[in-house]
Amino acid sequence: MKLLLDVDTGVDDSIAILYALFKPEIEVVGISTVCGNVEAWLAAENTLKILDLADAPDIPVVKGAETPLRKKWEGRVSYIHGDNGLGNVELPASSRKLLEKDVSDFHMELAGKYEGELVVVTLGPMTNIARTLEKYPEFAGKVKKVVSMGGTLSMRGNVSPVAEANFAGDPDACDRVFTSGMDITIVGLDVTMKTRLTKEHIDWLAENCRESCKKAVSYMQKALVHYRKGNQRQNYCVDDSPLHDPLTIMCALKPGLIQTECRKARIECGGTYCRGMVVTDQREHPFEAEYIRFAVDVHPHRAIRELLSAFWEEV
Ligand SMILES: [Ca+2]
Repeated sequence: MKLLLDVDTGVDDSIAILYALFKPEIEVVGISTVCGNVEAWLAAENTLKILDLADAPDIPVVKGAETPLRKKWEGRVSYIHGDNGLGNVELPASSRKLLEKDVSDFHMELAGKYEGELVVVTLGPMTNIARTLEKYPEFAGKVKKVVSMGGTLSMRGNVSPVAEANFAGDPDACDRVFTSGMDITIVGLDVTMKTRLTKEHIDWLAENCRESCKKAVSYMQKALVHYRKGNQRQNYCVDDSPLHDPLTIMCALKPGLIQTECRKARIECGGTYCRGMVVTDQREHPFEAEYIRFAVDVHPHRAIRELLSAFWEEV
């Protein structure tokens, strides 16, 4: 799978990136960063450090949007991701360099090079993808599929009663992507909240992972301490945390981990209480929208096993 990742590298993004890097079936062909959990520049720095942890090859990383399309960025989410986005784990500065390129040019080049093959996975607000569609409408026709972490259909929201952080972070961008006609799968809170990584899981993995993954797993073990604390406050988690971004990448590779339902959907871009909410229309004569595939259920144990196996099974 040729994978273009768009990330706002916080703790769960970093675990998702590591999964992708250690999974032999996935080739990460490019990474772009966006403001969300942290600024896009910090997400880019964090991403380079994570590439180092995995001794990854030279994967191009481009810094993208520092502000959402219309609304203001609301600042770092320190209580979940730490002040530095990596659960306050201090990793050595990377000697890797960012690729200096306009993010939309970068996306379009990859879509051209891997036309019909490129899988786009977004793990933050969709600002960069929306901008790319704005600059290059033909991008939509070149991408194989998009798999995105965000939103919720029937689970409570996590930044408002009805909205999830990535979609609420840039609802206008999300709505632009939803109306693009691309093949889109949404992995939202309905399933990510049911897929919980426990302290026991990660401690077990630290004991049992492959030698080549030791640095990465030791980082995850430390970063998850802060992440679990944040999730205790946000989601009533005790000694575990949901797997938002890692589950999303896993579903891009293994769609059988989730059950999905296609619905016509748009994103609420205004409103006092509902901004960023997913609005699906199941009426006989629905509003103008494209069909979007939503994950509605998950096999959590299989998903956890899939995540752990990337670091543990011999390859
Ligand atoms: Ca993220």
